[in-house]
Amino acid sequence: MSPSTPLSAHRIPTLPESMYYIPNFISSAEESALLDKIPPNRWTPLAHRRLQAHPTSLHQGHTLLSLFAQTPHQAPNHCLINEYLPGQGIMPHEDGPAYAPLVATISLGSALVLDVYDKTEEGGRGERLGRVLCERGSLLVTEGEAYTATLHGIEGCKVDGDLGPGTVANWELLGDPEAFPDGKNERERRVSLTYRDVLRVAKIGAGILGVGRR
Ligand SMILES: O=C(O)CCC(=O)C(=O)O
Repeated sequence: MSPSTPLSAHRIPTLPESMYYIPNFISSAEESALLDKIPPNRWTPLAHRRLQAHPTSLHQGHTLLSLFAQTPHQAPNHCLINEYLPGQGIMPHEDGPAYAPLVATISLGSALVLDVYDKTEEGGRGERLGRVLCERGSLLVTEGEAYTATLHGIEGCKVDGDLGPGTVANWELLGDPEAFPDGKNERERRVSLTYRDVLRVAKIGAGILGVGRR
């Protein structure tokens, strides 16, 4: 996201207000540096992925800070790291009221498809509203109604298929749509960094993942 490009230029058009997709948010050198910084011994294994959580603080002027300008702490204070091997995913869920309704997700290592679902009145999964193809190095921002009124999940498959302008909500926003010949994405190890503003924090530590585009 260059400083001259407004976030609105990155809005995913067919999804509820608002999800924004920014390709090439970080360079491949920054991607490698971030992957190297993740402590190898802090993973919590889950059935279909593993994760670790860190407090985070970003230096003044960091691009991500402007996204959080209206949240209570005016900055993300938490970074959840998820790792997905090919075939792994995450059940449809919402991120809920423990956080300010804004999440910024950086994808590392591999592309994959994130599915966005309507939320039923009971809070369950409704119809699928769209598919978001998250390329490596991209940033996905979810806020507002997209945060409060939808669920998101990742199918546990090894190949994302049927990728194209009619089936991927952010196709026109992709950095390199030609990287998906035959409409397929063979998944590799993907790590996501999700930055959030936790509303009630007991103590905020220094954090390790305050990097990314400045
Ligand atoms: O890995 C992702 O992009 C999604 C992660 C997620 O849904 C979560 O951490 O709640």
